[in-house]
Amino acid sequence: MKLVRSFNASRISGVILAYTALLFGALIASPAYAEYGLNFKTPVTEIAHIEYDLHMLILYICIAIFVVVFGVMFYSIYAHRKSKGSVAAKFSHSTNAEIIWTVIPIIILVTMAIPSTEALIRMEDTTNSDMTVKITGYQWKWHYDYMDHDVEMFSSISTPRAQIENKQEKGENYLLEVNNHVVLPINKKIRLLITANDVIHAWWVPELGAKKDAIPGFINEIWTKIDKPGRYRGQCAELCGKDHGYMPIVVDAVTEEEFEAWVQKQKQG
Ligand SMILES: [Cu+2]
Repeated sequence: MKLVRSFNASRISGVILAYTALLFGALIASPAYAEYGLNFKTPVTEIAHIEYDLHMLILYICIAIFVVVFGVMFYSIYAHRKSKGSVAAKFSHSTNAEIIWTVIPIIILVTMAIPSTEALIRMEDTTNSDMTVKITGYQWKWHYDYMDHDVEMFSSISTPRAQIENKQEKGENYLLEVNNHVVLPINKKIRLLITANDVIHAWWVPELGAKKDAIPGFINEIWTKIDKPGRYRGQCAELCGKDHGYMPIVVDAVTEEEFEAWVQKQKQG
């Protein structure tokens, strides 16, 4: 009887281990992993880098906690099983245990809080910006006002209706394309003032690490300084009505000269 029981216990833990390994293997090896990735998009701003590193740090801490807690748990279940003759302890209070399980989480939380607070302070610091763009959310489009350049425009989705209604094959940037791109210069600290005209929206471009609620009657601010020229796509990130999924954002990060040329073109237009 004893033999049968211990055989079952080790077989069950073996099966659990095998399934876990399979699951991770499938996730990493699957084409979905290569195509979409499991992690954040490659950061292209200082804030996005800070967010990425913070995310990884917290993730590693969580993995370590997971391994330690489940390690101790599974070891205890296995090593002190009834079939081996283990008898439960009878004590009901342990000051040492209480101190340990209070102090260790405090240390872990403080370790997480320090870099998080530093990141928040850095994100909130919009001083000494080179230019300001005011972004206003509408149902269901965005308005951009380049306050230092006297340029403003609306930016609406440009995905053809036929693609949305499945009458045409969907394009590469389905639901992530707009008529007027937000052109921003690289290596400039850009202050973004974010508000809304009707309901709450949120301006979100993952690669810039920029996300902020757009609230009617309030002006929220964030800043961005893009390192790399490129095209970065985002979306409204606050459920704002029936066309919430149809108000994407496209940022074109260009050199300063290209930006100036764009501004001149906009003024003429
Ligand atoms: Cu919205």
